[in-house]
Amino acid sequence: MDIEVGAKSFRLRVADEAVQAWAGHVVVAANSFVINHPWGATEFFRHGWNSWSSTRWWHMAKKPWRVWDNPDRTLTAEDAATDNPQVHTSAMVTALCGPDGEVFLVGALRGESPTLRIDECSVSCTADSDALWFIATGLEVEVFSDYVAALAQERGLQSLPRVGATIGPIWSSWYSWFEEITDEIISAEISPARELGYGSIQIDDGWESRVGNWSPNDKFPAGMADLSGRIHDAGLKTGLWVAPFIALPGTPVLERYPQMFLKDAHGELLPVGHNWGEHYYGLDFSRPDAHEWLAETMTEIAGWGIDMFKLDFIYAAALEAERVGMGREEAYRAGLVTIREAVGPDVYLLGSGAVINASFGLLNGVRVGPDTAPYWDNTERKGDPTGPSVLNALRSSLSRTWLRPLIDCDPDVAYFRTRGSLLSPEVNELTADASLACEFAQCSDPAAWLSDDERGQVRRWAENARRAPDVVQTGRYTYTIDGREVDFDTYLNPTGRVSDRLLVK
Ligand code: 9PG
Repeated sequence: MDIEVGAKSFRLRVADEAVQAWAGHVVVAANSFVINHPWGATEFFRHGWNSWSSTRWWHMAKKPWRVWDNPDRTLTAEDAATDNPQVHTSAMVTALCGPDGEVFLVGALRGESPTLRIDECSVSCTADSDALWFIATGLEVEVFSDYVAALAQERGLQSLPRVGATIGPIWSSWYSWFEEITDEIISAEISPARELGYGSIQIDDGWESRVGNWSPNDKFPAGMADLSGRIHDAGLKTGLWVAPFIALPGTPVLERYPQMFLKDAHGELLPVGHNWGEHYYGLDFSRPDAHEWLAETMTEIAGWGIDMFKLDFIYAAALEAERVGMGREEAYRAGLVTIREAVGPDVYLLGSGAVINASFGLLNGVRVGPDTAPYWDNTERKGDPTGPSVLNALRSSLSRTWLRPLIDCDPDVAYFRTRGSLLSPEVNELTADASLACEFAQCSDPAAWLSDDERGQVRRWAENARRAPDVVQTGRYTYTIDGREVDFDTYLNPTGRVSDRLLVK
């Protein structure tokens, strides 16, 4: 079948009976098919598999946009099962931009691990099972919004409570204190957070005995229920970081129940990623005992009075491995269902390192880019667009804002501080505007690090976020926020040299 786009035709190479008309668009029911396109080497949309996997518009004539020459980082921040240095790959969806700006989009509505391979002649779509694909042509903003509407309809998604109405704006401990948090450090933020207009305090990595052993360490001697109680007493909500799909070597769960963890084809424990200086292992949710452990663990933690969980490194449950009677993204979703049942409908679930295609309807929000950092670019990590930096975080996040009707999109924290940061005031403002444009307000600046002026900026930003300003996307990376023009393009895709003072190298 041929689809006309402008004066050109795209040929779908698939059995005629697989193609159906669907509310003015075309859907294809096939696990594998190819589309021939006439546009040659052109610009296309690369969508990463998990939260951290780099997402952007890119050009087919260039080398694939991916992590290069670093298998541990590929394992953690790409889809190692489909990653390929020879071809451009995109997870779940791609779009091609034609010579006159018209766009051809193809995206999965259903199916396990939908993957698209893109070259100057064709787009090859594959999925592991039961796939249904949506095809739309037209203006860029329209095709993405039509795709999202079709996804919501096909998957019967109910919208879950949004960040602004529940826990936002969030103060997070990660991007200032990292793992060095203590009860005192978190406690010191409680009354300033209230005063500055935050809705919650999110305690990030550093509270637990060890990743996989989810009891508080000796820096939190009174326990997390006590700390959460004091956060609640101040009228704030409590958020807690946890990575319940993985465990590090030496943790009781891995030592006692190695059978619950993912194995390779030889029956050996499978490393599912690398962080904290070592490999970690992932639970196999095709096994009932892994669900039992997860349900018990999350029920206990939720009992400490936690209003929001940042569920991190969860892609690990969807890694390719030996499973019994279950696809990899299906196993991931089964794990999320167990968490949702354990914590109840009112707890806000934010995924990080989340598989975007498999998170809709279960998580309230997802991180949509790599980690940010108090510096503009990560020049240390050559060939790795997933390294922490404002540039990498904003580029991916702002390339995914079209997902917002389905799920909250967390672009990572805004910065206001000048202490402990290499960011210029202009880039600080850019990060604050990104959080407003994404309607996900979060910051990690300790109140005591801020000048009076900076505290005023936080207060105004938090108030603005709570009010939910009028956000209109006017171009790929341009917005108006309450009528004020905000141009991220100047920074993300500069046409000339940007002053080193702004970017501080
Ligand atoms: C806590 C942190 C913070 C942060 C999360 C996550 O690709 N990687 O190897 C990779 C490692 C760590 C990481 C992100 C990516 O950070 O995104 O906000 O919670 O864990 O350890």
